[in-house]
Amino acid sequence: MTEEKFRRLAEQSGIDLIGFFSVEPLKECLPNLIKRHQAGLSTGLEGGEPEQRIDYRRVFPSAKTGIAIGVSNFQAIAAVVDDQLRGQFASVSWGEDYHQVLRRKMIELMETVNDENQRMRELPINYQVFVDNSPLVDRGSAYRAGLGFFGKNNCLINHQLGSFFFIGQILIDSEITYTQPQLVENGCGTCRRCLDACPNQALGEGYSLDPSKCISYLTQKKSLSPAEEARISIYLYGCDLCQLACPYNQDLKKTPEQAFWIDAETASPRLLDILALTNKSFKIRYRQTSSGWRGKKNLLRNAQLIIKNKIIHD
Ligand code: B12
Ligand code: SF4
Ligand code: SF4
Repeated sequence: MTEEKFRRLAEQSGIDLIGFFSVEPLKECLPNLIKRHQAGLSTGLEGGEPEQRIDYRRVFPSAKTGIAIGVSNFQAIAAVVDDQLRGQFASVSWGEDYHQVLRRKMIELMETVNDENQRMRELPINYQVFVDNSPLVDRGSAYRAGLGFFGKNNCLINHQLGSFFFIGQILIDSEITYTQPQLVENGCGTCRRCLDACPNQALGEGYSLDPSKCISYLTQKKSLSPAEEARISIYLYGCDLCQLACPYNQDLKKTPEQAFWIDAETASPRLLDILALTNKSFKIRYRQTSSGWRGKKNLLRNAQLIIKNKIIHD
């Protein structure tokens, strides 16, 4: 199986970006991971200690080659203008849960690859797919595979897709001959729009992020201090502000992946409708989205905080 064939089959599975990488430990990311961890700025969502996270063979002992994929989730959705009190779902939770969508695409890719292998009388490739569900460092692998650069907003930025894309990884037990990926040079320069756009100054110098100030994290965190409660802003889940400010995210094309398409009402629902959700209606509306995993309690709490903060500010 050649790199070209992988690329062609990936395109057929609706994968926008694909790159290959060596599964030697991800040492280039270790200093950043240790720095953040030692500063007490881990969230608990990282899934392991820095040294464990850079070791591909710890999660798939027979790994010989790594494949990083990117799938765009960009949509420009106009704000709903009416007299209702509304909250905002960030793009990470629009449409079907990205964990499912990317998993499906990666499995489809590997099944077609193995079908071709069988036709050529070659042995099947054993593999494992990952998307935000292991200690592996998704942005680090995608960087190594040449899919983008680390922006000051912490996101991996690609010259075609900006930062609005999800990352998946496939570890396979075969050696593939591929052209050494060209690492993408940092393109932030003197820009600091994301740092200025963050309402809570969660982003700092040196690509740092303080989760206790990050709305995206706070909407997911189970219990909040009074200071954290005041930082929720208008978000019901996630936050897009530092991405929306980025020059690399202007004039992007809408994602062709229909599983992510949603309408304006769904992206910014009426808070009264959120507060009226029953267990059953929550399951029907949100269980298949990536915001569903934190449960109804968090969602209702966030809706209440948006209302409370609005009353305080008005
Ligand atoms: C924990 C986590 C969060 C936390 C902490 C975020 C953070 N910035 O660390 C919270 C809940 C806040 C969060 C929010 C979001 N997340 Co998140 N999150 C993760 C998770 C599970 C781990 C991230 C992590 O390890 N952080 C620790 C830091 C130190 O590592 P890092 O972010 O990878 O940063 C690297 C750079 O700093 C790098 N670095 C910096 N400079 C340099 C220079 C060189 C030369 C090198 C080599 C490295 C380097 O070193 C680090 C290691 O690679 C990953 C999935 C995964 N398993 O990887 C998703 C992931 C990072 N999240 C993702 C997304 C989409 C988001 C949100 C946009 C969702 C939203 N709309 O709300 C926001 C963005 C917030 C932000 N500005 O980062 C995507 C990123 C897509 C992309 N294009 O970048 C990921 C990869 C999930 C996925 N599989 O698609 N997330
Ligand atoms: S996701 Fe929102 S709160 Fe978090 S760093 Fe970006 S702008 Fe700030
Ligand atoms: S807004 Fe500017 S500084 Fe921030 S990630 Fe984008 S280019 Fe880099």
